[in-house]
Amino acid sequence: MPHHLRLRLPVQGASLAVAGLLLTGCGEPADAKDRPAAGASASAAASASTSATTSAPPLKPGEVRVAGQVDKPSTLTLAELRSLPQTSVTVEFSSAKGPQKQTYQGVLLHDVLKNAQPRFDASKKNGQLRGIVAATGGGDYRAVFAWAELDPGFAKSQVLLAVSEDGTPFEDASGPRLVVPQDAKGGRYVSELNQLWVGVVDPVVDGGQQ
Ligand SMILES: Nc1nc2c(c(=O)[nH]1)N[C@H]1C(S)=C(S)[C@@H](COP(=O)(O)O)O[C@H]1N2
Ligand SMILES: [Mo]
Repeated sequence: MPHHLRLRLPVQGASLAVAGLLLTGCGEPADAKDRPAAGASASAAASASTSATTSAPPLKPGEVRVAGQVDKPSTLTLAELRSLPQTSVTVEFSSAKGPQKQTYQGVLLHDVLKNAQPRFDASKKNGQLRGIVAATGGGDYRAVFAWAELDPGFAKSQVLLAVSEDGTPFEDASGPRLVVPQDAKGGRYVSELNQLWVGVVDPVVDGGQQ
């Protein structure tokens, strides 16, 4: 089944207008010293949980929420992704319906995630290498990436949030598709993408060296 025809679970509910997308403010992640200590974050989160105004509105079909351990969570539409600088890539991958070769156009995933300002620890050597990204698509399909797989400073391939396939734009209500040129199999080409969760792997095993 073509990804744009794949059924997705309906997303219910009205959505509030999304606050301005500061996609031009592609700054470095905030310095760790500028953030509250763990205790302060915990108490802020506890008090925030009592306030309905801080919970995000339900996603509308086609919207992508970028959230997690980031300073600037946001919600993006396909139209907004189309208005950003575009990259094109031709890829080959295997799938249940055989080998596929497609040309995708879209936005570098790294650009979108950087704008969310992941809370990497600048005091740690290569703090961003502790980052992970969980990408969720239609049907709660999900695949996880290490930050280094998406960061052009490390990866040799360009992971895209694609807005079109072989020149055909994805329908607004279906959302973008992840394109992962380095993958031989299509499993991480998440379709109808709706969530990008950024995490920082801080804990060590019990008793591990710091
Ligand atoms: N949302 C979503 N994306 C998905 C899948 C899925 O089941 N749901 N299957 C993956 C797998 S296993 C493959 S091989 C490719 C198939 O791509 P196609 O749907 O364009 O044929 O989509 C990937 N993306
Ligand atoms: Mo697959």
